[in-house]
Amino acid sequence: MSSKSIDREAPVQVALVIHPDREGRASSRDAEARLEEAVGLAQALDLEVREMVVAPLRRLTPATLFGKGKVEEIGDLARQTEADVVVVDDALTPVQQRNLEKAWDCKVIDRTGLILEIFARRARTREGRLQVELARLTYERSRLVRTWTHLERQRGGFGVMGGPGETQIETDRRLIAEKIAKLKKELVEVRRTRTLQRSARRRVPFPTVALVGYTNAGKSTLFNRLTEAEVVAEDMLFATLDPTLRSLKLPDGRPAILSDTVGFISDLPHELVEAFRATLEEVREADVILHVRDIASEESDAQAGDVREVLERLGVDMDERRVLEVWNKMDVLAPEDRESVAGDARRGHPPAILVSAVTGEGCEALLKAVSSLVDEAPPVDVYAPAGEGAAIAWLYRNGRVLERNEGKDGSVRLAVSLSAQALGQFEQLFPQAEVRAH
Ligand SMILES: Nc1nc2c(ncn2[C@@H]2O[C@H](COP(=O)(O)OP(=O)(O)OP(=O)(O)O)[C@@H](O)[C@H]2O)c(=O)[nH]1
Ligand SMILES: [Mg+2]
Repeated sequence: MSSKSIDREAPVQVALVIHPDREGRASSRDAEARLEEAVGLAQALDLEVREMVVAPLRRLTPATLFGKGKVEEIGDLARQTEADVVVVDDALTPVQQRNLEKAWDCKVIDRTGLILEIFARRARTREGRLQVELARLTYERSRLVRTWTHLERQRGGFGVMGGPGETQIETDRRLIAEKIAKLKKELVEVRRTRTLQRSARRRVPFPTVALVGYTNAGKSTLFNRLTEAEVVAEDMLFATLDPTLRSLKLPDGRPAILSDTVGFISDLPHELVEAFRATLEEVREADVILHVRDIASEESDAQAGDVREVLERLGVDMDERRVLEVWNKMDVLAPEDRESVAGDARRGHPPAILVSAVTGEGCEALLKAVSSLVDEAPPVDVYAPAGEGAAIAWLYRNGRVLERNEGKDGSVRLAVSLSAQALGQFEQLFPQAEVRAH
């Protein structure tokens, strides 16, 4: 940090971004695209990226990740660019991080550290902040453990207890464990409130639709377009962190609830996935998942693969009757590419919907497709004995009644089309009514 700055705002830090290109890494992306993404992450932290390089890694050097020559080369570059921080777009062990900081005489941050830092800055709600803090501590704890085993190995396994390093680390571990326990307790409390809110919402039998996708794919822009809301949408990685909910009108006039969620990224630190598991319950429980993709990006396929992977890790059911791909940013496609992209979209299972959240093109077709997905439950026959007027009234309010027959004894038989949730709810509320397939 520059001491010359008298600004009250944090002074801009100059960064050098390095993407180590591990040979043979099982990845479908090219190194340049990964470097660019890392630069985007650094910029999301307001770092001024003055230089960026792909550094080929042929052999791993355990102490410093890079070989001696590369370490010096990067050190020179860091000096030339007057970098305050070098971003290494890979996972560094604490020892590597420390050694590199010494060699380069500046701060070093790795990919996980960078993403955790961005999340820490973006979290707005209390739950979001607690989750990020928990992820950060879990990450720190895992690093302490590693450092500790490393030290033990250094001491040659003499088994002498209480070396100075070890005591410090033991203390740190205990403190972190205590903080983690406290955070978890607070989170339980916050979540209890949110679960109550969610079950209140569940009482309204509207279908729920969740937006998921790679960061910067255009989820918030689409959310705003569909709900006429004003959620922050920015050309910045991880603009959205806390989930947002709004109601939405389907073309047939039925309301639905749309949720915008945190974006995903390749190699998302698993501590974060764990921490966000609860927030992403909105996704797990949604009736329809819209997987928003930036179809104009060269990395679109690789990004989609990453998103599916995270969703699977979260245990989200990716049933094709529930997940629709939304190919966004069609306005950016060159006119001559549109036809072939549209063809690819049609061949999907189910077909992908091509849209532009910015121009609104395709959004109507998207809503129709959503509507047909939540409409699939076939109609049922409901038999209500006499005196069950409340059940009948409920069905008229929450479903579409197709037929009505009244028995002489005052009983009523209705053929009614209901969403799956509404049906579940009806059966809970009115166990005395009889429901059969139509
Ligand atoms: N040209 C074009 N740009 C778009 C479109 N949709 C979104 N964008 C731009 O893409 C950038 C990212 O949009 P967001 O809506 O913030 O993306 P997001 O998926 O919510 O991103 P995170 O919250 O970071 O995960 C913004 O600069 C948008 O203006 C589109 O259809 N066409
Ligand atoms: Mg967003």
